[in-house]
Amino acid sequence: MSLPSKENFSEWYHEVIQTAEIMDVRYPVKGLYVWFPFGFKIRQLVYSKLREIMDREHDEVYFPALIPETELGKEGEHIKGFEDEVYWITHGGLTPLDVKLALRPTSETAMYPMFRLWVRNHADLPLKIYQIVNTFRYETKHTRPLIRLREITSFKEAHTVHKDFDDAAEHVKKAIGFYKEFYEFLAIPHMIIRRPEWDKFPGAAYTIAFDTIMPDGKTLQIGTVHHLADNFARTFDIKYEAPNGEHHYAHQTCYGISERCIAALISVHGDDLGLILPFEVAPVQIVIIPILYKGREEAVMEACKKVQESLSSFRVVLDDGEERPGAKYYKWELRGVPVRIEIGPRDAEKGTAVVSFRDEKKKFEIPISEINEETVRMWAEKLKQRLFERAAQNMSEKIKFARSAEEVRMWVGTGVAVFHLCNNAECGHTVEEAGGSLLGWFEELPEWIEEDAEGNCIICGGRGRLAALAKTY
Ligand code: 5CA
Repeated sequence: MSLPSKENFSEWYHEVIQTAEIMDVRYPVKGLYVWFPFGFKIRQLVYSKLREIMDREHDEVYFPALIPETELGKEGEHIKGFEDEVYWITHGGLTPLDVKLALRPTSETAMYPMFRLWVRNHADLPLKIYQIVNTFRYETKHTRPLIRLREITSFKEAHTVHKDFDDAAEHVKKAIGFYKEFYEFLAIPHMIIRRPEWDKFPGAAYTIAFDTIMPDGKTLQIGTVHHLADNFARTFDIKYEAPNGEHHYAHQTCYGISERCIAALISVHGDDLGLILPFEVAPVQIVIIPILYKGREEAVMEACKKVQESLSSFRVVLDDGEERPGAKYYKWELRGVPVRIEIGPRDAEKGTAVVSFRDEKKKFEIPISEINEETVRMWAEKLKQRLFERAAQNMSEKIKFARSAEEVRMWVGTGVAVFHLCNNAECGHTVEEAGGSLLGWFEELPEWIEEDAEGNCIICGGRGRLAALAKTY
């Protein structure tokens, strides 16, 4: 059975998730899905990179999944932002609980009462921790596997505490750097955008988001970095003693990434045949397919095994199953295997193999003696470059510079409208009447967007900076 064309992105996505065995969508609770073993391997490979990046500067921790109502409700803005989305535990068995317990929608209110105990002195700062856990949000918008979940299974949340606003602001920049590195590793082009006031994280001073553009022109928020100022510190009484003996409220940041990073990986790179995975995160990196003819199997198998042995530092499958080669190609293409090596009787005789890459139609011949770790690493690097360039090209085609609100209205739905916009909230709301959401102002411009950073506001004509508006997931 073949996939729907990627032109019908929504159907394609739903099918590829199931048939490539990423998630089983048949679990009987809305917004909850099951990781298949193959999907979970991708998750593990992607998240081990995220962990590696986090571990450089943060300590990993684990906080409980249950938060007492008394803590969750403390920070006014925060609870206002989340109250519609919280799952509550009201009973232990048949006994009503004295204090209701929330299933964490995110962990500020689980962590910060403890931070109050952990932070005493300036020497305790900065404090930088992270955890990778499940969180629960009763989402009312259309739920979708990996994209909009009611149980987010792979929520990487980092939380930091600093001595003052500027120190925290410096750290926000660093966190943006961590996420840039992560998404570059996945070859996923993205936009770094400062959200408007009305769309920042509940309780934050400001929010900077990573958005990528999906094949249908809608954007997906694939990570956020929040400066919390001392908002939570005042609520949870997180204070430290400065060297001069004075006591100050701390300033905080938090930033998160969920399995949406895997949704983006699948959607941005995949094609009509299925997944296309960068080499580092492919559960199977290389497939070797023997082309077997009766009576000449032995030489072919011997050559295949020789290649397999020389590549033992990679995740290699030698597919010597009964299926026809065509069926094997199809199966491994669906799963996004980056490198395919075929060897037939004539190749075996000559000591050569036929190599092809998942993202290209062409095949080439290479002496078996030249297939080694170094060659493969070079192939992997080039593959990643091609994936990034192709994705950036696709995204730049979805971007249109608009000179009037009417032009914004015409383009939204097809892609992302960019234009200059001043800081006035009224102008922001006016441009949103064109449809879609104002993502906010570019914090930095990706190289695949060539517009000027500054210009006249599309609404009032005053001084503006480049902003973006789109339909969002
Ligand atoms: N405490 C902060 C930082 S960890 C926080 O919760 N921020 S958040 O609400 O913006 O979530 C972080 C990221 O998780 C978002 O940028 C988005 O990419 C992802 N996310 C949010 N809600 C969902 C959801 N329902 N399903 C999947 N991913 C989600």
